[in-house]
Amino acid sequence: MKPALLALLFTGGAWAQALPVVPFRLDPEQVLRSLRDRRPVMSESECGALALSGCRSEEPTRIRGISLRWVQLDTDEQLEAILVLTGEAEDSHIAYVFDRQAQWNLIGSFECRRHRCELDRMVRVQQLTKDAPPLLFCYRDRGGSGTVNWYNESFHLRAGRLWPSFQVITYEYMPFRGPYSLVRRVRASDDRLVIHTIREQPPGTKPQHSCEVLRWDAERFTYRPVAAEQAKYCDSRNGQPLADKSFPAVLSLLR
Ligand SMILES: [Ca+2]
Repeated sequence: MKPALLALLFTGGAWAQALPVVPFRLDPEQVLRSLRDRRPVMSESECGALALSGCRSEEPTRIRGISLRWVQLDTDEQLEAILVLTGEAEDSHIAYVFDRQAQWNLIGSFECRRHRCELDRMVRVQQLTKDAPPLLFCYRDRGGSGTVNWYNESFHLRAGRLWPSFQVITYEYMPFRGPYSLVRRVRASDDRLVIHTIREQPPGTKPQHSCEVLRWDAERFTYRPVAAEQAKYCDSRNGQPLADKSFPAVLSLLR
């Protein structure tokens, strides 16, 4: 069975661009209160950075479901904050990530259409293997009108910035007579990722399986293929992962 070497899109390395950083005068708790209660008042530049129509509006109903959670993306004592909310005008769930350096910074914004994902699952922090740092994962739908194309995109925090690590397409489907449909499951052992791709071509026919093994590359901050270990984690007869060598890593929107 031929390995599906395009399962991951590697975005780490020297060519990767960090997400923009915007300094904030308010800390994440104050940002939450400002959005919910209009006090303290956020500056125009801070509102502009959030790109949220309800930011300085007098109509509080424009923002729903706002909450803050504290996460650990790097090794220092200061936790990072993720503020999630639903923007009514944007018709989207939005997550803002804050990191403290000399002051608080907004280091990333992630948006997901409301009908495409759930507020509490759109971003999360997960350490997939023991040798990798905790990564920030977000879902993105890159599909157009004729396709559904779900990505899981990951970032790592380094020097106060979020850097792209890797992307994996977890679901791909064309509703109108597309040539194939694809589901990809991410599995992990202690120190390896195993990517299981299930492809039906055309949709509804017998699924074809393929399996790919990866390990964390600490220099490039991403996972890289380890073709030599294919036989250790994957069944060469049917292209499926060996069930006792890796376990599902909670990564897909599809259960
Ligand atoms: Ca920190």
